[in-house]
Amino acid sequence: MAMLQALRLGAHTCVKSGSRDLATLSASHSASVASRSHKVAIVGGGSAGLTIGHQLLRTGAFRAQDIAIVDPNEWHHYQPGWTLVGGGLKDKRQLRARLSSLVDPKISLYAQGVSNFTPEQNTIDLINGHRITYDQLVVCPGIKVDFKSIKGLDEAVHDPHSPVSSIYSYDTCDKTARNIASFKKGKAIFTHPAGVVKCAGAPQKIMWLALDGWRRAGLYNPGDPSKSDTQITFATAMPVMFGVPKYSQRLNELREQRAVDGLFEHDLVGINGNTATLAKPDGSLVEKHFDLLHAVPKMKPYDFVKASSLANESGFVDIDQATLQHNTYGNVWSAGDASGLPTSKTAAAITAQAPVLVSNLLSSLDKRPLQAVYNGYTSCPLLTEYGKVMLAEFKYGGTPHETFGTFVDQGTPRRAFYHLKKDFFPWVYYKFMVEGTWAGPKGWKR
Ligand code: UQ1
Repeated sequence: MAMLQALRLGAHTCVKSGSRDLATLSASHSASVASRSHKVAIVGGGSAGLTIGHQLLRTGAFRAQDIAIVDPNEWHHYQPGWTLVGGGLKDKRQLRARLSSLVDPKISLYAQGVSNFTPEQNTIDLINGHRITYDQLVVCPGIKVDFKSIKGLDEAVHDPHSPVSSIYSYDTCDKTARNIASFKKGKAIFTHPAGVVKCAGAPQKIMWLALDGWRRAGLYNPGDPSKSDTQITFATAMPVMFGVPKYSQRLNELREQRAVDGLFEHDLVGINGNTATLAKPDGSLVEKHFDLLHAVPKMKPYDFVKASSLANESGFVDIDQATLQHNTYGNVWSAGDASGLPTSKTAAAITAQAPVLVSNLLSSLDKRPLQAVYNGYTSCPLLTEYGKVMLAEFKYGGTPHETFGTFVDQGTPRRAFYHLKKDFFPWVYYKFMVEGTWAGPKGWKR
């Protein structure tokens, strides 16, 4: 019930509340030389780092400055909102807050990048040469979105006049909205890259919004594309629309109903003017002309994680998929996009990972057995048109794990889920989640 009340509230208050204190810089954050030893050092002040840091603080087990967050970024972004920016539904500046304004003054904030992990000595080295010592380490710096991974992409997305854009960065997500709005006819291609993708539904969410906008403007006829001068293609490196069969099947039905051409196992590798080059699994290359291209870069672990002894063979942090404890170093933990957890990388996943990590880290400090278990929960609110969302929620193995599943079929796009995605999640994120009091489908926590 409390959740329903907040849903109503959230629809009005929106993410604005997240921008409180935007200009507030707390001097007490700046970690002094004397305090470079911490009970818990958290690498990364993104969704995982902030949520875990504040949940740890709220347990009451830590004193001021026992916990430190290390992150060189000035701004924290609500990245799930960038699809909404690309769809013209949000202003990107309303989705960000100064990182320092989000960190409790009882947590030390080092505005520095990490150069090196030395888990054998319980230390991390920072880019500025300083060394931090810890009892427990939480590694959650996220994943690198590599615009240089596709030839010509970096130049094209940053050229304000090119028809190429991407919702996968703060700098370029609003260009997507402009390109979609100014598109009048021709071939539009939306791509999904090979490899790991954070928020794996976003590459097609933006396509569904664009399609709906063009349909409403009379520029696209989903019933009979030959009646309009616009064709839409989804070019994905994957063999299917989505990694979970239940939702993939529904999305493929939508694709067919809406006459979107599906180029499966086609991986965008190069852009030259208005030509996209796509690679097939047999190594052959296909060239396609486009008048609008929405491209998603390839993503990879950060080098300082990959090069460390904390990484698995893929370069992500090598942790137990149930307890989130490192497989080699018992005082190292990870969550979020940098972790090697075999589940889809989303902010929703953090709502389930954070309480497990916090509980097990405390048990470990008290020399008790680790009892909390992460089941792989993650979610992807798939915008399928303006006003409708298919709320995909699943766990390890791609098994649906739906919060509202006993009442409704979450494979059917619904208006209520749209308001969760557009209004409620951005609001609850900044107001509660990063402060450590939101546990996703489990609701509010103390
Ligand atoms: C969620 O809690 C959350 O965080 C605020 C999201 O935003 C990124 C989500 O997309 C989802 C699905 C959740 C999960 C919560 C419910 C109530 C399904």
